[in-house]
Amino acid sequence: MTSPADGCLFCRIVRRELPARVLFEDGRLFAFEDVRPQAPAHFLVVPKEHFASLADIPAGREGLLGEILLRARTIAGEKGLAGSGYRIVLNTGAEAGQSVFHIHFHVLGGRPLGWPPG
Ligand code: DGP
Repeated sequence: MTSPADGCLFCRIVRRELPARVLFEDGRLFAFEDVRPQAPAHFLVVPKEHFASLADIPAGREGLLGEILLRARTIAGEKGLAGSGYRIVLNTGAEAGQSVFHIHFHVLGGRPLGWPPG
């Protein structure tokens, strides 16, 4: 039987079927460098479990989202971004710029970031 996770790019990275510069892994989360960085620091934090986007996170999984945010904060700190600041971006849906349909939080920093975003 096939599942959406089978062909999912980020599921394949999580399963280490595809290479990535891995920053963190535990039982639930995975963090890795973005392959097309938009800032000097640009990494992604994802749940290992496959959800296509924020729209697919069921009620009751708030803890997972909180865990991702706090892990993003920890890694940003390890990268020396805590003082200067960083931005966490969650593109949801095609018009928002989501191109990989496995929920992922971008963490960007290391340069001034404009507002409003693109
Ligand atoms: P989004 O457009 O929000 O869905 O962001 C997808 C991000 O994923 C984009 O910044 C580029 C990154 N990305 C796409 N393919 C790969 C890959 O194979 N490896 C890594 N490390 N990042 C990827």
